[in-house]
Amino acid sequence: MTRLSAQNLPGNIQSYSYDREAVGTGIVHFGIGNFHRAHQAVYVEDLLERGDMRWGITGVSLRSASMRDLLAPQDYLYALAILGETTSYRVIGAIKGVLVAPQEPQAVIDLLAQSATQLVSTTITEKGYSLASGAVDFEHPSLKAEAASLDNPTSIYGFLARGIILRSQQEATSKLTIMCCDNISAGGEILKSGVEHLLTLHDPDALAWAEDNVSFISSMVDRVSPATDDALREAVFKDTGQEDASPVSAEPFSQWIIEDNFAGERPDFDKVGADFVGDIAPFERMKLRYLNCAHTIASTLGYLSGDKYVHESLARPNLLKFMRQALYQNVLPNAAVPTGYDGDGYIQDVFGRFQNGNLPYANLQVGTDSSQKIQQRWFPTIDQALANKTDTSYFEFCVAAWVIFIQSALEKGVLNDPKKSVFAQVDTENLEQIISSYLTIANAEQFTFFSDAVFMASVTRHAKDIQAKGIKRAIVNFLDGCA
Ligand code: CS2
Repeated sequence: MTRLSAQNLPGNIQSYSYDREAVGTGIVHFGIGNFHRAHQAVYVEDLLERGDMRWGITGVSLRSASMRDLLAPQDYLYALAILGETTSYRVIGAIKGVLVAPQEPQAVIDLLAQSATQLVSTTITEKGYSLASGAVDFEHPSLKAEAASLDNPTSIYGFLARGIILRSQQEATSKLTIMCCDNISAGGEILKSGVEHLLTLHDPDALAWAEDNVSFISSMVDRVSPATDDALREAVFKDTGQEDASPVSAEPFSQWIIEDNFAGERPDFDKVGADFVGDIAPFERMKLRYLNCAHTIASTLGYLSGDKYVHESLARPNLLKFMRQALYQNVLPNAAVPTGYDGDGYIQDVFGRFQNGNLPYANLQVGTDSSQKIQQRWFPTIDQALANKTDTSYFEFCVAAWVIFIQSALEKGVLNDPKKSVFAQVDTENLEQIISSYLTIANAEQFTFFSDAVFMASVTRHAKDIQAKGIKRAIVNFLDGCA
């Protein structure tokens, strides 16, 4: 079997046409998983195709060596399968290499310090930022260790701080932009606060240098990209005749809105489909509080209904009705969309994308790390609705379903969450206590709803109903109650 290469691909498979040898490393990207490879790397690929050779990507993995080990034998090429009405493929060459930070920490730091590196970006998932209540948790063990000594960095903050210290010494006239590409609000500010915290402790000169020469920006990223499975690997082999150890798939839709505050050179991402904006907050809010919110509702209710995939759950009329009403009645009145958007149209587009039957996006993939996600996706809207005195009943049901989801996924051994062991330590049969403990683990204590007796009593009622009758019956009961 031939390992993926650009040679001998069937004529209908698009591949790169630029000289890969001539590509520089302008971008260092932390978190070289599927999402990055199906999203940002494709925008970069289009820039390279336009002849702007500065922006090749060197990926950094903060933990595991697996992506490097899969991609290295195929020279970091991979196939992107776009799963729409039909499937099309594109072989992407934008990634030049992958460094595994625990194995070669100094190589990562050196690369951050090089003047050719103009942009550092991150997709390290919510938990990669060590957040508590939307801000960096300086009590997190890795941050505490880095506060004591930066000799052996492990977190994103530690590596960035070390890179900035070296850059301030070696390339004092160069500028650098650090960009968050995860589904969190104000990711740029979060990165900045973590890095500045470490620089304040370890190197005030580098801190002063960073204030003048480094910017931290946020972006809103959007493309549904499933985990790779054997079915995808087999389809790629069948359709390209070559073996790709790590192909990636995605829906046809892709969106990228970037805060326009580059300290370093700005890649022309606007020429390849992205948008630069002055104020990113309304876009982040729309993405998190509509799309990601709806995804987590679908996956929670869908998993409990016994569905593997999101599109299967949306094919259930009651579940779909519940989701639709949740979005229109509980979210829309409480989360403004950016000027030029219309919330109603956005909801319809998102539902249409989730209904894509060719996109096998697993409910448990969305359910991964849910303790970190619902504090971004659900809780702020619930508090806003309470402040606005509008309906929160759908969220009451969703929170109840999430608690039962955690219980059930724990029991079945399928819970994938950084707080898994903390959930497992909750040792009580009392449902109210379970709800309160689980919500505390998801940082709900900082939100008003957590101390709202009416809201919480309703959560308990729904959780009892779901436990007693199962999710499908409980959804019907809920909808009947709303009728
Ligand atoms: C999803 C997101 O898995 C999840 O939590 O909600 O990854 C979602 O698919 C992307 O944000 C879409 O852009």
